[in-house]
Amino acid sequence: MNKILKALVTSCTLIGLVACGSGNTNIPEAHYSNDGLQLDEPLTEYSQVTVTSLKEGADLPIGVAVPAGGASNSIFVSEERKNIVLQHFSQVSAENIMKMDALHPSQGNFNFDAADELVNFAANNGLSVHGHVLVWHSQTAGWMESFSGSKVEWIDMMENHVTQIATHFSGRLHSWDVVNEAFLENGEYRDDGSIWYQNIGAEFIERAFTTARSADANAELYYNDYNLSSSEPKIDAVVAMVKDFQARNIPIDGVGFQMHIGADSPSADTIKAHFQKVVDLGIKVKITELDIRMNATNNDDALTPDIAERQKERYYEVVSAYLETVPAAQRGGITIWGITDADSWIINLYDQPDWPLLFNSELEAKPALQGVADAIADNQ
Ligand code: 9MR
Repeated sequence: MNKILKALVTSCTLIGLVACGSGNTNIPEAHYSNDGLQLDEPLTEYSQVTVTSLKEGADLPIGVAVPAGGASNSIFVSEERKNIVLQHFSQVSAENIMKMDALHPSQGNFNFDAADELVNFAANNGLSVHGHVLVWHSQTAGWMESFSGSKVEWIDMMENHVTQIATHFSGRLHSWDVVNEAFLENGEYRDDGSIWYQNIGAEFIERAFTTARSADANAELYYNDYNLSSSEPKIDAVVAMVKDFQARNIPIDGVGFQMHIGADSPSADTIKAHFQKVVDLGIKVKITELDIRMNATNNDDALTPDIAERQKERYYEVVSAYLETVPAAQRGGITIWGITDADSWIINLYDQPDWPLLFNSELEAKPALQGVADAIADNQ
């Protein structure tokens, strides 16, 4: 049985192929808004995981979001996390360190050290990098929030941000999330809370794409959002935007479906139908931030073998839906949003136990990992 423990567990049994460190001193307390650490007991009663490498034999990028920079669970601090990345993934996204506030902390001053460390690590180890993110209403820099100027000055400020950053990484990134989360569930533009929409209007989106392409001719450019696999008005708004871009030669190469989803919803049929809408546009479809919550109702306090099995099936279903619907040439890849359950933003947000990722807090491979690997093997 798994539990919420306040003390660090100091031993673990190995199952799957990932060594688990004794003590797990790298598990970040900061990721828990409750007063304890969620630690899982060894997966001894669970179905076997025989995956040697998720990326092996996959003909599409298999990515993971990684903590880096000053994070206590950074892959540059936690050797175990770094090894998981190297063993199983072919692409990385920075979970936080390439956001606006991190790269551009004060106007005109850029801080590329942490991101360069990650991009160099990726290059040295044969991993590609998906940049996240050039323009978003969240995790903006404080100076941007208090910026005051005319519309023209706002455009200038945003375009300069995009130009500086995309130029700095030009030639080193596979792709960028250029704009993140510009639409609401009802398909309208996000107004409240978006300094970009409020000060520039909807044209901030196309301006960000055009500017990014001028600065980096080769990186694939994505529009990225959540609930695109569940909300019809939202995916339809994105599709309309892409059609409009295509008609006016505004560059866009793909749509990123974040896919922070639950165990039961959306259905595989809905997911496929929504992927298909983007496939029909002739551009790429990327799952950019996949994680699967198993405890939305908070009825469970442990990842039981039964829940782990359901999660394995759900990962299998989602990855299969992607591979069945998106032709090989339009696959931007699949990225898992975090390495271990202990790292997941879900835990912090909901303040209740959950196990959304492919490795548990003991850094053991979960049946979910097998589900992804099986789906790739069966559907590619
Ligand atoms: O996983 C990220 C978490 O560590 C940050 O605290 C959070 C801040 O907004 O952002 C999380 O990542 C988000 C991503 O950048 C955009 N899509 C939603 C992700 C989960 O919130």
